[in-house]
Amino acid sequence: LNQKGCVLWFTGLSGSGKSTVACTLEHALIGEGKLTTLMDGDNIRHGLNSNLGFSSTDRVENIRRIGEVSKLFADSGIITLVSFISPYRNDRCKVRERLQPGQFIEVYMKVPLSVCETRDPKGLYKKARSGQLKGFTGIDDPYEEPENAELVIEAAGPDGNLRRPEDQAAQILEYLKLKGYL
Ligand code: GGZ
Repeated sequence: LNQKGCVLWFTGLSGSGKSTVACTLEHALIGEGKLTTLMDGDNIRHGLNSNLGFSSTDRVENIRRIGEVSKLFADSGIITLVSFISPYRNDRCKVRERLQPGQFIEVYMKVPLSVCETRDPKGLYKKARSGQLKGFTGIDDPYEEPENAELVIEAAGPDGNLRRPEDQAAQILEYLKLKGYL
């Protein structure tokens, strides 16, 4: 395989567009002939991590396992896209330390809570505000912003709407080109 692996670690609030952009990026990378994989809640929380919930201990274990699997993929030369809230800074730092220098690319989907909450695609913020859902990230569980993310995607435009996923993905593709992954 004539390809260098890495982990593109998307982090951000629920409703910040992580999975949409990761999916758009995945298609673009496949179009470039790159071997790529995408881990997100849909394929991990229903399978590998189906025994974990959203308590802080479970979130820590969720991210630890995802980190270990992403390392296996990246070491095999695969461009590995990872899309989880991953709210705790310490957990993301630990994954970074497990990977080779430069192999971990933190992608912060920077969207104000107010924008995520207005979008509320699954009605979860509403449930969290009304107390029906406890320990929701951004409401009554913390989201710790990255301090040294390789990429900060300002996903919300001046009008408060999210920018086109293709435009957000293009910013990431530029970085991958710059670093010799493409
Ligand atoms: C945050 C929750 C919660 C709580 C269920 N807090 O918008 P979504 O629905 O699809 O994304 C959220 C997803 C978060 O799972 P992660 O594995 O990414 O979280 S973590 O990295 O913190 O382990 C949301 C839904 O699951 N969800 N309960 N309490 N998000």
